[in-house]
Amino acid sequence: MTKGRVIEAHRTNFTVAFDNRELLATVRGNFHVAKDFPKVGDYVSLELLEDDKAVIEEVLERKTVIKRKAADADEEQIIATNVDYIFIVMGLDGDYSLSRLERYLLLAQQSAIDTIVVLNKIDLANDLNSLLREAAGVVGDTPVIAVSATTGSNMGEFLNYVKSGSTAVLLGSSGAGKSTITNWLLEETKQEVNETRLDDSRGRHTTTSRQLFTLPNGGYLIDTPGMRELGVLDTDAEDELAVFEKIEQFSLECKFNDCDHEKSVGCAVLAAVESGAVTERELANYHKLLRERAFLESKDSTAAARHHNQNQKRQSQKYAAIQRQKLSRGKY
Ligand SMILES: Nc1nc2c(ncn2[C@@H]2O[C@H](COP(=O)(O)OP(=O)(O)O)[C@@H](O)[C@H]2O)c(=O)[nH]1
Ligand SMILES: [Mg+2]
Ligand SMILES: [Zn+2]
Repeated sequence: MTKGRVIEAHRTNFTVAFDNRELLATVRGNFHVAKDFPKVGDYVSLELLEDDKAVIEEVLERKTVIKRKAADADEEQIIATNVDYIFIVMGLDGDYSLSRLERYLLLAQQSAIDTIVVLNKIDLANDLNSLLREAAGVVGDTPVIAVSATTGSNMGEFLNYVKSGSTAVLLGSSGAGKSTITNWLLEETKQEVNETRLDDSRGRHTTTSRQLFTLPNGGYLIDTPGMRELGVLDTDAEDELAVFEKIEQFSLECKFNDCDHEKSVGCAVLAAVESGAVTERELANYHKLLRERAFLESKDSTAAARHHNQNQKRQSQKYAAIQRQKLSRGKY
């Protein structure tokens, strides 16, 4: 079998590493049928074509998968596969946020992959020790390394993890320094770096797609764009969902099936608020979410209706045009 590894994925076009070459690859029809395409990190079987081109026949069994649920649907999005280490990168500048760190840790935990927290830009930190103490409060047993990708300070720590044959991925928001770290590990400037750090976090995002690199020491590294612009880490929705599910769980015990969880007798949700298992705020959020859902659903149906009308209109315009053609032909 000819085995390669997906290093870049763009819808239906892929770059695959094979035999120290990079091949442009498409996929067999069965992928299109299943609407399930290879992901960055996948090992695949290949049919080699001329001119460094190939067709991906099959995705080989994935050792690990990093994924998250899309905010709206039950659809899951795969971030990378066959990863041995997750580095959660956070800059010790405006990027620093313990609650975001917690969310990334949750994502990593769900994938059951060894995780390392990277606090980058120590050259900018005024009081590194207190920042480290704060971080220690949320990371638990997860190792933390504090580095500076631009000065090179402590960067050798990465080499304890990125070894020949192992694959690491850099996660974290845009501007945290992932591409700068990638370049350091590559020992060359392959990834473009944000030159100016804009305060409004809407700065230029130079890394636009996930990409797997082979490091000089034989390890693999996947650089990713910040997840916000990828639309994958809508964590507020995730938090809300957890609360939602918790409350729905209690509601199974309500006396009446159509309980409004507001003032009904025998309401298990209100009892949970009484007992402290659910906070007032969580319940208020839950009601808000329900109202939003109802609103979105009604909007969806008007959008669908509009779409239907437009189709009808287009159909009748087409019909009228055909009629006109027929008429004009009829004249001759
Ligand atoms: N002062 C300082 N700046 C850094 C460090 N690492 C990265 N940067 C800067 O932070 C900005 C964003 O870096 P980049 O690697 O593009 O972040 P990415 O979006 O996570 O890939 C760039 O201007 C980098 O030069 C660091 O350790 N110290
Ligand atoms: Mg980048
Ligand atoms: Zn109830």
